[in-house]
Amino acid sequence: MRIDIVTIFPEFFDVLDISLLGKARQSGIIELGVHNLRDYTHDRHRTVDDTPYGGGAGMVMKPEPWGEAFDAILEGEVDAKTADGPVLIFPSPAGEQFTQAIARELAEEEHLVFGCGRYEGIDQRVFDHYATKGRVRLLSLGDYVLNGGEVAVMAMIEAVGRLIPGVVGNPQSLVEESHEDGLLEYPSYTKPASWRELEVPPVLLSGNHGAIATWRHEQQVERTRRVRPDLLAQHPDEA
Ligand code: JFH
Repeated sequence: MRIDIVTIFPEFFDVLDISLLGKARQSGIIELGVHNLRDYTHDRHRTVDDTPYGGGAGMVMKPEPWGEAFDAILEGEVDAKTADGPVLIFPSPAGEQFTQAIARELAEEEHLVFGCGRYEGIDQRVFDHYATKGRVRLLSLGDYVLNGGEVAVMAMIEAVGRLIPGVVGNPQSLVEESHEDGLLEYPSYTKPASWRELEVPPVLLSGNHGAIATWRHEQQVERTRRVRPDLLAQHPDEA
């Protein structure tokens, strides 16, 4: 998979070299390009923002640098609304919610291009223009407001990257997740069996794998009912 990122803070993504994706990059599973939006400006001050038409607080990102940056990155790769070709992703508080299901979809793609906005966001015409050329997705990490797209892109890359074969060290953990049943996970324990007078639940020491599976499932349902009843409602078996 190739991943390109356009941002006014390219150094922000230096950490990808040391995260779990570092190895995937060295082995060529993931190719990463980080691009400074200001390199696609032409004025002395490398201006990327301006005041909003219609008034209001804050600044809006100008469309022209985005157009030049994306045209350079896409270089003929994007033409007509094909099912293949790159996916252009813009984190936005106004986007659809980024979920594990979307992470799974994106993990199948050849090329992801992320645009990180700042200020009050990007001129709407950037999304409208590229939506006529390819697949554009506005994605929200959740219902809270960040200062820009960078942290959201980092989270999305981590969620997508670990689903790409060869990126995660332990494929069994992904196999277990694929049984992913829309419930929260069960609590995990390791040695020692007793710690500060807290005991590991005895069933986990029993060696009875059927009883362990039943207990874990009950824990999942109970936990989900307590902290995420919205998930249980979507779950016909347990509702
Ligand atoms: C981003 C920012 C918009 C104005 C709510 C009402 C008015 C500040 C680019 C994603 C998630 C983001 C996110 C993603 C990209 C950008 C800051 C945008 C407004 C806010 C204020 C700039 C934020 N899930 N949260 N935040 N900003 N809006």
